[in-house]
Amino acid sequence: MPAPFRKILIANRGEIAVRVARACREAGIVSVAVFSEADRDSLHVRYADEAYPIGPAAPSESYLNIERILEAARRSGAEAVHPGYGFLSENPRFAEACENRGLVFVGPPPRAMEAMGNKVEARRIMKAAGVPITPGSEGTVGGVADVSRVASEVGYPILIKAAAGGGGRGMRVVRSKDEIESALAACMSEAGSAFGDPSVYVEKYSDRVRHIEVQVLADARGGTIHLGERECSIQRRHQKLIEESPSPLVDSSTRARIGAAAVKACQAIGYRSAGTVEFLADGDGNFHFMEVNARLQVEHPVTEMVTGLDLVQAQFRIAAGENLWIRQEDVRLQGSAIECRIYAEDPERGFLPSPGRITRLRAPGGPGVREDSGVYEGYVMPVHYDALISKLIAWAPTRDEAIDRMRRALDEYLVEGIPTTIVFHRRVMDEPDFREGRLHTRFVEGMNGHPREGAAIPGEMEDIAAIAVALTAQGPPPSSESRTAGSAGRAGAQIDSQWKRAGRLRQLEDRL
Ligand code: MV4
Repeated sequence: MPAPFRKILIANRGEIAVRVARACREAGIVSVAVFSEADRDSLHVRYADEAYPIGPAAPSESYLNIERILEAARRSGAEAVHPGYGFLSENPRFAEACENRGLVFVGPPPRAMEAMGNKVEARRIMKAAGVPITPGSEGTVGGVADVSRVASEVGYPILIKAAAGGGGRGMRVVRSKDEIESALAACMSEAGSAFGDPSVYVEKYSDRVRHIEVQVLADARGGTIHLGERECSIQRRHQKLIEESPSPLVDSSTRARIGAAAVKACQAIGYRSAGTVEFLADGDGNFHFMEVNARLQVEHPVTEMVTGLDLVQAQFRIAAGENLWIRQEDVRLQGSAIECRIYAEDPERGFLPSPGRITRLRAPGGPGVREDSGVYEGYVMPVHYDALISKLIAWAPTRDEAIDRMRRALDEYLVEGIPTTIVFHRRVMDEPDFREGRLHTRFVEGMNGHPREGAAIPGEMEDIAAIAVALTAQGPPPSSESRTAGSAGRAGAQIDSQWKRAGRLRQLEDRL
């Protein structure tokens, strides 16, 4: 197969820029990185074939600066631009600017992005297309009387949401009539300052919902397929922490219905490229449209693991004008995949961001394990950007085995120098509710609220501490440097036991 492009500029940084550069390498496409002053030593710059500076560390001066990125594209002679996620990825003016300069934007058409940017407009389009939407107002709401009328139709509690919002920003729960006035004022003023548009609308609020999203691929001719769902309910303050596919709570008939709804949603807006349709689901097979994510998402690898498809390569081929080469009936979901997002954040301090130097790093590997990383040993995480270090993905034939495998991989994962969310993920993998698939969007709160599974019962602390001391006295776990090629045989056996000890030690640390 000829390469769809000769050269692609990646308008992003970190792990996703590395991910896209890898796809370029496999497809025989020259990759061009761009980097800010804070990213001179970043992994994506080292990985790509070429790299161009685009300005100071502040995102507005570099990764959000359309002119500087397009200037780098011109100088490099790139034919196409991949935006990654975040930054300019869902900015229709950026997509348009690329096309005006004769560059192919590897993503959806600007008009599809625009249509989904306004949530009221999105609801209108989806309702007309027959995609189920949450009960609520027809359009924007003007005042207290308006809100009160909708509330009496759908019943309390309700949610006032910013029309220009999304991703959970600019929302207010209202539980009774006397709360409307202040919530409405607060929501409108917040929407005005955050999004430059104070319009708001109303939806019925449901507690304990699940976040289910459907991955789609669409070509320029309107050919559209779905690649099953991802369950993204384990999140904290609208930051996803764990995603999986398939959802343990979606059966095959619900999958067919939600998949068909996602395809319909994309066709209604003339979507092209890889995209995601987000739904809120209850436990009874009901789901309602929330929003369209008009980009490749952070969690795309879990879909890749269960479908065997490469979504970035698919984006390239679609952007080059190819029609879909897979039919819906050829999409097979195999096994189960889980992704843990490893952030430079301290779960013991309310997930406080903790950038700094990674002094030691050993990434997990072995069967069914994938790590999409943006860092290396010795790397200093910049303070200016997202704290995502890497994504750890485990695949196995069944969900149970995928959890076991993820637990094993998390035990192998060694990051020193900065606190990370690895300890948090180990705890989630050990939660009976997670194992049983009892997932909802308030799962993490519940974990913090209750005593941790296996945590301190009187006297146990001392026992654990004593065992930990005894284990440590046998010597520290091996460093990656000490495990040289010649260390098989007798030394190999010793290493095995050290590894077991390292795993046990870490479990004890978690419980302390
Ligand atoms: C809701 C909701 C309950 N009812 N809408 C947050 C993200 C944005 N896409 C929509 N969000 C929600 N909308 C109604 N009518 C609850 C949430 C919500 C949520 C959704 C998905 C994942 C995590 C969440 C956490 C809190 C609230």
